[in-house]
Amino acid sequence: MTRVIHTGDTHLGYRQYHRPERKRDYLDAFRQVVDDAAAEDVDAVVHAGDLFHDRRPTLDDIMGTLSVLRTLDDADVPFLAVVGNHEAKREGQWLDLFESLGLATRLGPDPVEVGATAFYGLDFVPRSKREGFELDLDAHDADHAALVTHGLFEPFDFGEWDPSEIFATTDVEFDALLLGDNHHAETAQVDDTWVTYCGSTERTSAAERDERGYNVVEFDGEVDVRRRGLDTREFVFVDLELGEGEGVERVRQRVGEYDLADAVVVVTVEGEGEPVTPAAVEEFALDRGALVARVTDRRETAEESEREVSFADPDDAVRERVRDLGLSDAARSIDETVRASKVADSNVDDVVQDTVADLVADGDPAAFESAGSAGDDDAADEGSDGDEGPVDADVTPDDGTEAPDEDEDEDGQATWGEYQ
Ligand SMILES: [Mn+2]
Repeated sequence: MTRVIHTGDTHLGYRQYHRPERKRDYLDAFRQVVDDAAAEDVDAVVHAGDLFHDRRPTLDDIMGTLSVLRTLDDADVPFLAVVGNHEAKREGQWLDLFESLGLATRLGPDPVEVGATAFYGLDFVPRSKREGFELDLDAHDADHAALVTHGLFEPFDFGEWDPSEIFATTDVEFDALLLGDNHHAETAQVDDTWVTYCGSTERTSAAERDERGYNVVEFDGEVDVRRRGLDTREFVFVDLELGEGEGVERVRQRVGEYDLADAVVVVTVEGEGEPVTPAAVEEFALDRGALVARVTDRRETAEESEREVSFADPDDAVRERVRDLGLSDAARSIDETVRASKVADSNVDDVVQDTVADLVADGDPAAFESAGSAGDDDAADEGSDGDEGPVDADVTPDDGTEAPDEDEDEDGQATWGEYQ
């Protein structure tokens, strides 16, 4: 029997809302997970990536992390982990540092056996490297096997990679796929393998409304996945639909119904009524002890917008506009990196530099030639009804050249990347 805590997406070092308190919250949540692991004497803590929010954590972040990992080490609970997209450095990884100190094991193609289970690891694989991807794993002779990795997998929301494609490339049969990247905890079965996201340990965006937590995974003939909650910073979500004639007073009244002490207050206003100045509501919440208050008046944005924007997917409107620009391959690739891809903010400069250097090395000047404008008429015909998915592949620019195939880059990821 093997019992492990499966956690991930701890995003240590993230100073959400520019508040030092929030940075401490991420470390506190990680500490809770580790304290639970030590108290319950689990066989290991498995971390599925994004230990850090970006690849340049401060010395303070590293010291805090070391202190938490030492607690685990003192309790003789191994820390097994893979590298996520947020923290990935080009060469050595932070995880290697912790491994060199004896505080972590970086999972990879060699099985790490804990009790009756062999754990394998796969760091985040960028989209460009998924075609023809194969797992090359050493065999194991344990009763169970699990693969730990980081990325957006089917059958879950935002899934862009089918786990069975990965399973098909190896003889190792996995009892479980322990995942990070999607911050929403969820479990499903794919080809007789349990596939599970543990979720983030603290909210990294206001879209993460559910209680935060981690998984306890037991391998004992069968696989058993259970959720455990974490005591995280209070988030107060107030969604208001204003009626005619209602305005800021109504918003204040509703917000005032909650205990706001030390909370992050997220107010969303829709419906009819008068305009609501966010500052007026934010000040009201802060006066009542809120740590942070954010107000979004969706009606205001809708009125100011000249374009027809579907709020189900504003990215469609951005994609449409970018397509109209008639950018070269190189420029579109840079746009993808800066705006839409899962490259963490702090890594964008290096990735852009690498991308351009690669294109120059390829020596194909066409990559830098403008694709020509797709033209206003074409663009207008495309519409932006929000559920077309990839809309670019069939656009032919005015100059008659064939539009480059963009399937690989267009998958509705634009805003998701910012909070994963
Ligand atoms: Mn993440």
